[in-house]
Amino acid sequence: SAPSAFAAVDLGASSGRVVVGRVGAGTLDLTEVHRFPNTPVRLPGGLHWDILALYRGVLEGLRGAAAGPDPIASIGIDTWAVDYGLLDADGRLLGNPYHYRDARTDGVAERVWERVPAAELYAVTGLQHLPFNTVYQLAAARDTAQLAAARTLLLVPDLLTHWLTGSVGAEATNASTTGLYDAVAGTWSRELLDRLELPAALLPPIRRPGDPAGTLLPQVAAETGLPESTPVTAVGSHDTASAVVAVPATDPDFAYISCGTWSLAGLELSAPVLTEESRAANFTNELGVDGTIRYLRNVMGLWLLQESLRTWAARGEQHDLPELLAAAEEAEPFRSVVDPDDPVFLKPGDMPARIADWCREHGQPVPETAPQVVRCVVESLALAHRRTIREAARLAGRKVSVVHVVGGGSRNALLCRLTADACGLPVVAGPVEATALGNVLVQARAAGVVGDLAAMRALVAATQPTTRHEPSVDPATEAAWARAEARAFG
Ligand code: LFR
Repeated sequence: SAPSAFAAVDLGASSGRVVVGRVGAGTLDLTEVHRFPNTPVRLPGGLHWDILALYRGVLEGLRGAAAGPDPIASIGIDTWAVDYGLLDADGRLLGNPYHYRDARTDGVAERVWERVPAAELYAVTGLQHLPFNTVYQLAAARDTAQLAAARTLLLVPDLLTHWLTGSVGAEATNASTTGLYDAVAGTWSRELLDRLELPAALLPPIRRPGDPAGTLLPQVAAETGLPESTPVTAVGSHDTASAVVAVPATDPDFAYISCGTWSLAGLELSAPVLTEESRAANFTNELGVDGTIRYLRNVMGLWLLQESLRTWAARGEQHDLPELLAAAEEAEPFRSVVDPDDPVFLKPGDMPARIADWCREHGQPVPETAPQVVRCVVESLALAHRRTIREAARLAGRKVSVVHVVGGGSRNALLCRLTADACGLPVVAGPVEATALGNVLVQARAAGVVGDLAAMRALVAATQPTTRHEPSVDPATEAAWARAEARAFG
């Protein structure tokens, strides 16, 4: 039978895209129909997502999908995690959703832990501590007029789904990133909500990847040219959950790094690891598709490079990324390395200056040139990948024999090669558009076009190009990375 076509809406921290994926026996291909920038806006009250611009991009993309050659069998939406919009009693959006890098959560976690100690939060949610987890954002909003007026909280993909269909729900993989989701029971944690005095009624019913999420509202159908009967299907609406679906692993002993603005590095498990050791190492047990656990840690990722480029551009220094990476390749190895996960790097700002400060404070040579900064960032990320994957394997009692790098970072050959050397393992790089592929595949599975997770991965492996980076065989390599690791994480 002919392949079926599915539209995937995938919003990342720096850009959004709408792609059409065609899936059939032995077929999986993507066509990008629309790509648009995601530019946050700073208001006097804080840093926000421009949600209406994003929604306009979604509509424009769907219009492009409707105009294409294939009838669209369904639509799926994924975005970054954690952030949300609030609806009032009339179902209207209350203000612009905050950006997770906004400063209003500074110092809030400590207040939350006075009510519910961090160890108790972890025992219920299995979630790594990130200062911007939804639970802390809500605590920061505690006495605001906005929260008082709110009746429904919708995570960003669920908000966009609501505007397309009118349906109200919370997709489970993304719900698992809020800090309010019981990882074992698979529901909102009534106990945590009560103890934190957060209104449980704000949180909509959970839906799972593959569940129907409504059909298009008449005005959406009119505006996009898609039939009103077009269904929206819940996918792994947390982008990382969708990316992990499309890891083209054929060996069961695989680790993955979903590498974009963040590097999400870890393992797929069948059950959460909720030990105190795991909490102390700040590993998360986020929910994956089909009840799998994404056992991983957030590594600061290409954000460090993106913010450096932005800083230089604002100063009128234009750099061509491929040229810069080529120069970084030639730069002196291990001149300076930083802990990329130091919270000083989290907020938007002058990243080269922060890296210089970090190096100065830790007795390392300050990177002077742009290629030196880039070398430092890429090597530091490779180090963080090494440390994170080794710790995940140890804490989960698992062996790792290959590392899959998916997402935009899989195109960065220097980062992939250094990650292979740092981990002492082969790196299989690609696909770049893993998130959109995972989004499409879960829709296709709901439509009965593809089988289970293993079958989806086999289809990705058979159809999408990848590049293999073998680790260095020089016996001095491991010692060099171990020394660098001590300097960065000391
Ligand atoms: C990646 C991601 C991460 C999440 C971060 C913030 O795009 O979704 O998984 O921790 O963004 O939401």
